[in-house]
Amino acid sequence: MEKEDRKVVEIKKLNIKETTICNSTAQMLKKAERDGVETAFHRAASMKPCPIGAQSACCKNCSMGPCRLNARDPYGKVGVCGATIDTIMARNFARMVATGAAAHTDHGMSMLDVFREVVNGNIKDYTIKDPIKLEEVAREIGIEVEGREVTDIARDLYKELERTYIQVEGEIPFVKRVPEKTLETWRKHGVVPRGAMREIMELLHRTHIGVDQHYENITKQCTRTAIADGWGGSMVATEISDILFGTPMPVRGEVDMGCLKEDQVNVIIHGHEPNLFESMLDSVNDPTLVQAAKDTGAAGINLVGMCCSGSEMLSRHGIPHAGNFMSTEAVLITGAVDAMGVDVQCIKQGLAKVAECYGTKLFTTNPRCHIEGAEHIEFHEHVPRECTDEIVEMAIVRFKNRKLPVEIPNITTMGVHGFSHESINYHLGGTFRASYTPLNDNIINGRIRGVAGVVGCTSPRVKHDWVHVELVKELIRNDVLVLQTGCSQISLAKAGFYTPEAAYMAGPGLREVCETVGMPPVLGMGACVDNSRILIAASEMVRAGGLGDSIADLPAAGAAPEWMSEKAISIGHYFVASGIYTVFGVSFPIIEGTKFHKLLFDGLEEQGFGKWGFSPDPHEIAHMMIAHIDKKRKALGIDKTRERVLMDMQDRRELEAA
Ligand code: NFS
Repeated sequence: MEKEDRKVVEIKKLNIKETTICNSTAQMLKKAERDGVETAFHRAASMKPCPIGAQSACCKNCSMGPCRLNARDPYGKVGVCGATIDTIMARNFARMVATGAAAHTDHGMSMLDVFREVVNGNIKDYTIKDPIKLEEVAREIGIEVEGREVTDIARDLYKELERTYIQVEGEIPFVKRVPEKTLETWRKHGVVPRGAMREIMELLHRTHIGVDQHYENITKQCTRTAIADGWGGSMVATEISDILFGTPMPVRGEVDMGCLKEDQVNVIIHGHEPNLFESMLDSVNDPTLVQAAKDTGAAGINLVGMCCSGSEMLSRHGIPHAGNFMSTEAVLITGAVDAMGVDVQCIKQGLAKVAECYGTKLFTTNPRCHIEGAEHIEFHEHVPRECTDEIVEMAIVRFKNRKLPVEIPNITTMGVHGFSHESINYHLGGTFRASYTPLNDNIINGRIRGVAGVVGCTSPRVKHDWVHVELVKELIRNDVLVLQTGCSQISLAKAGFYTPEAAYMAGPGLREVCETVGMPPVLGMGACVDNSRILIAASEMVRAGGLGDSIADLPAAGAAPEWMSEKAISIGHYFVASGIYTVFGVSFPIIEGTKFHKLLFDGLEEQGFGKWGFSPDPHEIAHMMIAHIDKKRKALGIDKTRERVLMDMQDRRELEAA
């Protein structure tokens, strides 16, 4: 800490072993306590969640309240306006879906703005890097591509995709990718989205005092809005990023805090939009800036990612990744970060204080996200280098003036990332042409029991990274192929699951497939918006045949075992809406046994959607997902092809002891 402004803060000490399994984060938390620096882990330990709010039994939608209902006797009273517990919980849930969907769709719309400006020639720093993907996406949504110029196709694609956000009536373009039977269910229930702006606006309208006061009707609009996220805003964000910056293909990349280099100028980019990061990549490779860094005695400039844009850059370019959401303060405690540039989403306000303690320059760059105490250098895609060059220049100055000792955990793990839906198609594909048929065949013959998406945040309310790792371990040892994004991908990458050799931890069937193809048993697909890749992969599995007619028929399940953000709720709900059983960990904002609970956890499945599940225990989550996968295998009549029995920890121990 800077001696002159050091106020020695009494920090309540954490039980670090119970706080995280990430050794780098643990080492930095110990240092934080020595330095008198507080982190989100410390604040979580000293501030228990409000028990009424945690169960969503509180309504503050008007000033007659806030009204607090009794979670132990949920039907014992109603709010001042008469709102029942089901209305209150459904409205609170709806606001989480609306906010989460707004975050993803606003991100997607920004990407589309950039795309338009690139196509019109007004942005020169980016180009269409993947014209093949451009054509594929355009063709899929009904745009004529044969014999046309790339720019003409791109213009039409822009116009068509803009409907994802602004159209007042009609269905969003990417519903053309949805398997017919899934779409039929959506149409039957009236949940095919119009534009995301309209759906989010209507959902928020309905949660106002005195509007929608039937939990079933509110949930219906939640479903429509969440679909507008997954199959709309998020999917546009992914596809446009691929078109502009390249579709990920498997690439080696290093994770963990050891990616920082003591003798280099370290720049971290943390956030969600790839534009800032892509331009920063140009800046750190600019010979003038590299020379400027060397002139101060640095060996070079080291660019490292964190959180979702970090995962996206890891997947696309193999850029090193320092850690997930719960490590963003911890990484600053190394003292080695010369500048951290952030854009939007999952950026803790607490970063400003920690950055100040260690003399790190923290820069906000997006007009949507300013932080008191951080310097704002706005990023404009028309002149992106003005921002990124300045951040690098400031980082060089900070490197020159580093005063405090640097302590970088000497830990890195190498892995293979970048499994887009296209690369899965190719790697698991047929002999002569890419296809999902071999994947389906391996599911049908029982080598692969099913597919799971394990995604989402990390949270200080649970042992950091542990829930993700335990859950995935259990799934793969039971032959479930795991697809990942975001923070969860980084948890597993740090734990060494991203090498083809990690197949030894898988059950015999999955192991055989992984060893034949040379792939890890967990496949990283990028950022949280790239959960849309999982939706596309699921649709392709339905199309390849043999596993039913709708996504709900697939032997598949999803989980966000350490979730914390509203985006996670929107993601969870679009997975459920798409037909997938989705289990959340940590806690769930609902009271068990209420009508709203029954609807989310059962009723939706009866209507042809997926359903929600909850457990704080990773092993229980795994077995809930596996039981669901087995139920689907049975319904498909492929349960007999699997002779292998369910392996639990006990069986495994016995095997190992034998
Ligand atoms: Ni997604 Fe959670 Fe944030 Fe990314 Fe990480 S916290 S919902 S995984 S960085 S969005």
